Amino acid sequence: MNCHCHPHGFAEGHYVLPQLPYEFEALEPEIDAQTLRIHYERHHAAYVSGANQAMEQMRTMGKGEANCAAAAATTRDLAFHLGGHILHCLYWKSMSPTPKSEPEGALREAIARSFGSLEGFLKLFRCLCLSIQGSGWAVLGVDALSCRPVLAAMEKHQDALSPSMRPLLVCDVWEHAYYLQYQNKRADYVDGFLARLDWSHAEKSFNAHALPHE
Ligand code: MN3
Repeated sequence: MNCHCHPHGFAEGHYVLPQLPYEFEALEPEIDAQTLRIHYERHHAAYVSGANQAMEQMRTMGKGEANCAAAAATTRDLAFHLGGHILHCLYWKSMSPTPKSEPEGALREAIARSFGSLEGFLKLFRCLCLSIQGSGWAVLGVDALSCRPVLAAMEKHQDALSPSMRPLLVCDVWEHAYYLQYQNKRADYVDGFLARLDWSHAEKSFNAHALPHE
């Protein structure tokens, strides 16, 4: 299966840290360079190596004696780290120094059908960002069954996610995404994120995956 969504997050049989689409300071003042650098070089990188490790463990376990508890733990590790890797790949693409601040065409129309209007979507998305308890993500995705845009408040990197959902656009509300710069003021960070919100990738991904079924 081709993975169109994250072409730079996988190479030569391993998950890899994708190239950031901009410089560390490019999203200032909304996201400062230090926060972005640590988030990318340490947090995202740790999910990449965790996902590779879990895959490696799975292969090793497949060759040995069955150990159900270890297998279950490894699948949980994989879901957590691979979820983290995929979501961070998308997070970097959900922001831009020169954002396309509104979607056009098919995605815009589909968002209006799902949420009433673009403004309705943004209101709900912001609410999700603020209401997630602890660590998680607000996600705009496409339900593969209906090809409709749907919203999810994901806990950690993998919980509360519909199996049919392909994420299009995400906001990371783990404290590591904002605490250095905004401390406990998550709403200020979310407003900064929304000021940098870029629809280009979400639009491309929606057009590539949802349109043929419309
Ligand atoms: Mn993060």
